[in-house]
Amino acid sequence: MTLAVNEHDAVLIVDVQKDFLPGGALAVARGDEVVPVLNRYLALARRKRLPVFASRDWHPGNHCSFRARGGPWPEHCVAGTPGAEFTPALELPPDAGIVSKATREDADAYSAFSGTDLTQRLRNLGVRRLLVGGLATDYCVLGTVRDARQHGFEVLLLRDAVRAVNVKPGDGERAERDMREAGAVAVEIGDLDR
Ligand code: VGL
Ligand code: ZN
Repeated sequence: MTLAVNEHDAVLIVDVQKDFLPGGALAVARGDEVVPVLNRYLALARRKRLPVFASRDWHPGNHCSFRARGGPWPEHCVAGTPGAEFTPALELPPDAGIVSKATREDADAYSAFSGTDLTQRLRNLGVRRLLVGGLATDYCVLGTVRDARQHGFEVLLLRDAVRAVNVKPGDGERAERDMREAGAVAVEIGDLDR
């Protein structure tokens, strides 16, 4: 299968932040493996002049998802801290659109669409289809892809550029199945034209 990208496509990279990478506060196993693959998609975006967006988990210090407040997660991605930074190994273009999410202390927001202006920004650019990769398959990628479909965007799930938390074994595979059932098409770098 060779798929052509077109002027209505954009790349959306979900939460490739230091805290989700090995050594980080909420490290995703082998999360670092997505970075060189995402860099290949970013090179394609540059060649084809596709817009690039990058979401980031951007929590207040007392976020409700943290264990100190009875939530499921260790403290992670507190706004402005080193752990919340994108890894410098990710070759984001200088004009990448940054989407900060889950910024309110009493609501979690796994999706990059939740409580953000992402839909409007994409519509303003005439985007119809999103190429989505990043971390983590079973949380923020899943939430983002579901919402993208709900908002009427086509989705190419970059399956070689996602990794799962897998709190329960199989969560990542289940998430991928859910995303396909929601209409996302799973692709790999070799499926896209250069
Ligand atoms: C995420 C757990 C908690 C994610 C964010 O980006 O997938 N996972 N917060
Ligand atoms: Zn979070």
